[in-house]
Amino acid sequence: MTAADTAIPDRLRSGPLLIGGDHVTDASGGTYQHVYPGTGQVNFSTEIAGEPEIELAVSSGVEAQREWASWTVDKRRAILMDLADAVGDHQDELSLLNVHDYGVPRLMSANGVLTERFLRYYAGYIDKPLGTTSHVEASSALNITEHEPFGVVGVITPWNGPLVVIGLAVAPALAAGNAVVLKPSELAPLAPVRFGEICLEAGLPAGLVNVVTAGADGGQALVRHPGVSKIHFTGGQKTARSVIQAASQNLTPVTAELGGNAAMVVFDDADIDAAAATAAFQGPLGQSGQSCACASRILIQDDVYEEFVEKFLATISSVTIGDPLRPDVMFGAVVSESAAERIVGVIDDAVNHGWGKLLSGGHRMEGELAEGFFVEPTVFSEVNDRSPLVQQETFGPVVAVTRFTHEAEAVRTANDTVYGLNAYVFTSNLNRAHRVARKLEAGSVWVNSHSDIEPQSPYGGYKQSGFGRSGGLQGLQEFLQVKNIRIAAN
Ligand code: TXE
Repeated sequence: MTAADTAIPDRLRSGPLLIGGDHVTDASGGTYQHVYPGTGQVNFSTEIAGEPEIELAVSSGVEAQREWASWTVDKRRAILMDLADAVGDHQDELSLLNVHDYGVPRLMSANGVLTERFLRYYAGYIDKPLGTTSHVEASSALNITEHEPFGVVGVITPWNGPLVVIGLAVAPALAAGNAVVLKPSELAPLAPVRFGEICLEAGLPAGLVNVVTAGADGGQALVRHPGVSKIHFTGGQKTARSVIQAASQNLTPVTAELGGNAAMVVFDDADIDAAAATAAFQGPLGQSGQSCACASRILIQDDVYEEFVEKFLATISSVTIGDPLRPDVMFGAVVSESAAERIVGVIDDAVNHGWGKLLSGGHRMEGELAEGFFVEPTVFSEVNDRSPLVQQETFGPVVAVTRFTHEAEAVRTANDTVYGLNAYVFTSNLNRAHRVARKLEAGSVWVNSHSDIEPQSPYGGYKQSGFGRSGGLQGLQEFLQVKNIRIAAN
């Protein structure tokens, strides 16, 4: 692997915004010096959008949406299928940009495959019947339920896996007939900007997908803009409150995909090898635990506790740790210095307050990895279920293992947080799988499986993990308004 194989294309090194089909530089928000998590060194700078660029992006979207809505359904479906093909053709490039953006190991960086699948799935919806007719009191009237696009929608993506959220939100928004102003995090703009370019290359009207990299200020400007008729937000709870407050200014509807802090319940009749391996990669190893689907609370039934923990720790210690650009690395860095400090702070608090017993990890990595943002995969046992270690989403490679005796106790513990995005169950008993899955307060429950976001399946949170759904028909309806038309026939 040569340096050229892993280079950021010069065109993207300045990380420009993409508005109305043009790369915009000299943005009013200045520039942001992006740091590569693997080395702690600046690897590119990106423009930061301010209010003027948000205004330009929204007005450009209004024009493009009018054109998009005038195209025939066959043409719109064909173009979205072409976009899916184009994303598929650029998977390697998009994956590499993910690594540069947020330090995900190259082996785990191909989440653009989901973008392609969601585009293909929602392109197929464009000409499918959604409306209905119903008889009304005046029996001669024609009573129709119609679905119409919002116009311009704002999509705000997190830094961890923006291409996944582009699939979850941008694909249905376009299929529903909207224009999209996409605001990626300044911590992960490369793949989203490149996606915006690929939209133009695939033939979408200029301005239909505008990419305005920014932080909180740009995000607020987008949410508050009166020309934005719907917001799809993916991120943390704290930010969601700020987004919803800003959206209330114009009563703009919001779909919120928030944090997870998932529980995994492993029963004594489970396949322990499969459960331990899944827990390792769905827990501290996958994206260094920086995933909304991270299984951060693992509950193991008494009789298999020792066996599970032994296999779980063995899997964690078996993977290669290092520079995420290396093709053999399975565990990389966390996204930033501040994230690494926050995560180590959570660990130190847990140790100092006795919230759990440290089984493995617990420190920043030294030696050749000291310059990057590397935190050891960390496992606590004998945890205090009411402590911040368990109750809050650490969003890092830190998990808690806890033993339980009875099913009811496991369900109660699993449900005992404000989160409810997803949960995992390992058992070979079909009745128990049904029973427990129905009792877990989560939008997605995976039984004997890792997390698996599919275009066909609705994904979203219970409780404080958000509202609204991405995926499936519900995911399309998030971007449609419903109108009733009644035509009297006198
Ligand atoms: O979130 P942040 P991050 C969650 C994950 C974790 C969080 C991590 O569980 O909680 O996302 O991502 C912009 N007004 N999910 O750190 O800080 C910011 O620039 C408007 C769940 O990125 O909340 C970024 O673009 N915008 C998810 C975006 O909001 C603001 C899967 C998110 O930032 C803003 C992935 C403001 N005041 C991660 N402040 C799922 N449920 O599917 C920041 N932003």
